[in-house]
Amino acid sequence: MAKQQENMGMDSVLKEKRIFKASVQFSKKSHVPSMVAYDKMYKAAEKSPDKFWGDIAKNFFWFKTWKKVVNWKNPDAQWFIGAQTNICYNALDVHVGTWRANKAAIIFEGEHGDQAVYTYSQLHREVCKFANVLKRRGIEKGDRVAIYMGMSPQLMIALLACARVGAVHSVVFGGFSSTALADRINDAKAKAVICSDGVSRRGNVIDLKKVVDDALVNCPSVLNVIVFQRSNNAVSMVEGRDHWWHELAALASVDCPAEKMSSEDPLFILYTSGSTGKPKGIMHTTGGYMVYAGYSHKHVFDIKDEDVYWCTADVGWITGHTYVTYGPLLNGATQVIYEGAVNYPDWGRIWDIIERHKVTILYTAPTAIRSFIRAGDEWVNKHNLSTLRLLGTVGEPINPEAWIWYYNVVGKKKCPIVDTWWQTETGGIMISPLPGATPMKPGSATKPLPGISVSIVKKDGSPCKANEGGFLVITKPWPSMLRDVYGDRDRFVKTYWSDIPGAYFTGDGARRDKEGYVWIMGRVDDVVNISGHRLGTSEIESALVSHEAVAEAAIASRPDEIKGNSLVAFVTLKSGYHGDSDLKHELQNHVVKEIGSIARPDEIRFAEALPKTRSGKIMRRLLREIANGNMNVSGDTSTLEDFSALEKLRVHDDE
Ligand code: 6R9
Repeated sequence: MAKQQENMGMDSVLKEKRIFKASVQFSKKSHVPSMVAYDKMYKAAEKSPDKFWGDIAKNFFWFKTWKKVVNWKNPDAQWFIGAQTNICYNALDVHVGTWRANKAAIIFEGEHGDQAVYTYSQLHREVCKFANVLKRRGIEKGDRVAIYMGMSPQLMIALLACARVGAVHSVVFGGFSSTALADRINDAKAKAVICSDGVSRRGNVIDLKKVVDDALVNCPSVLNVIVFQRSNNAVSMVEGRDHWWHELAALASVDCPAEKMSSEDPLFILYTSGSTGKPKGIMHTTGGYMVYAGYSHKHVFDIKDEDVYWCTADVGWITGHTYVTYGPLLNGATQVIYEGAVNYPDWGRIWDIIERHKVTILYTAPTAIRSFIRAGDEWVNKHNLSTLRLLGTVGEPINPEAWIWYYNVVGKKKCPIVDTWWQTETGGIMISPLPGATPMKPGSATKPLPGISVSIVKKDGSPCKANEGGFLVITKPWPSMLRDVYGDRDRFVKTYWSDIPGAYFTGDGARRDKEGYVWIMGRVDDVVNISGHRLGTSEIESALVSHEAVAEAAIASRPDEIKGNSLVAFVTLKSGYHGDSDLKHELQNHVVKEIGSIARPDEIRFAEALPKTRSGKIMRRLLREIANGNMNVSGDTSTLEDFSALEKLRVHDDE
């Protein structure tokens, strides 16, 4: 359980006593203006969940209403049973029928500074055209479509068009390698790929189409590739398979009725890392995900029509699904979409965007905040950030000092911070302050949203005492819960529903203080969090072992000031290979090729043997201690097979 405690700055978190509150003016105008209002909502949801969620769902458009709100037989849930809707219709058509037709939905800025604005009615037209393109290419309800693009309005249009025709989108983050892309395409048996020619990243064009071409050598299910021209880099087009987006869209009608989807029809698959090597295709369905995306976005971000909201996450991650693509549009919000790196061409870029577009709500990751702290306050102070009224963080625990900096330097002590805890699997934010109501404690995600029941328990499911660390579980169903691991029901049951009796197991450790505030302590499984991105240690180990020189590999993490954690790879070599710095670089590049640059090990250590238990399991706890520079390895080493293996690893031999 204590596995990653040392990574989380637990000392400072345990001592944290400061409490911050939103101003009276902020609270008064917010959707949930006080703790009394929060408690009332929370209790109402607890008392009659069907009424609570049913009333929220009534704010959405349904072709056909539900017969029952929820059916729950652990681990299977169905929400809004018998109902029909379409999330794209709710994100666009409902607004186009109102004054919001000409409201800006997306303010886009490219890395080179080019800009474009899409109103709700323009976005609707583009989505309808592209939905017709998909249909013409033979995409039908239920087909899987892989999407591999840089941040752009077209990326959102691609998702929304899939939803409109009932196709299941599977977005693969543009930083993943061709091997990782091919694995995901094959797992979902995607029929088509939507990509862009390239994307700008720190002034360079990344050739996305080339990655797709390399991947498709091994993907027999893909019949069509639709390429959006963004960067004008040279690409090769395969006759009959590859088509230009703009050429097909030019021929398409702007009239495309939204498909009537059953509430439980799949909406998307998003792959995420787990404890074993193969990424899991987390599957979300239509009605429940829609209701929860809209509900949570409205309440956590206190969204209003006059807001300019900016979530810096890439659509390749769950945050970009729920809080870039769906949540803001369901609520008719105006949002900024930015193509590139937030620190390019310099550390002022993020603040410059906020100033020029008059951003009122900023949602970003602790890793970004920590890197801005290091760059210096002067970059922030050069800009007028007076429009900001609310700040948010996601992806990893935020250390209290980074929280305070964000609060003082960026928010000028007037913006509440919502520290939002959730996962790809939960579909939406589970634990977070409601900004007008919840007093904030730096480093704590505070309390569950109304409708969400969490608990901190021991292995046998019995509840922990106040301040006692344990496993974070969710004890009641919620609308946006994952429904399956795509094509692997056993893994779904085993990973989430088997460890703790009767509850959904999150994989995180946490404690709850006397006032009921939740403090997340980090992952307790073989998942590491690097810059807010989830990676499975075994995925990286498999990548290393696929190199001809490697006999065995084990990954451990250690705290990193900016990235949260960094990766240390312990590697044993096959005979005939010599562990020198060339091979280190080669292995680092090999992992980048197999998975992508986010998985690149920061350090490679060659070893003669890895410490193993008598039953042959690598003792990761020991490796973690060694990676953390802990020479006096503590705890029980009695099952260790060969103590000399450990002795050798302690000496860090840098050739
Ligand atoms: C949304 C997202 C999920 C894991 C999760 C936890 C960590 C996310 C956090 C947080 C502490 C927060 N995590 N938000 N830890 N405080 N506010 O990040 O989804 O990529 O699936 O990662 O991220 O460990 O279990 P995902």
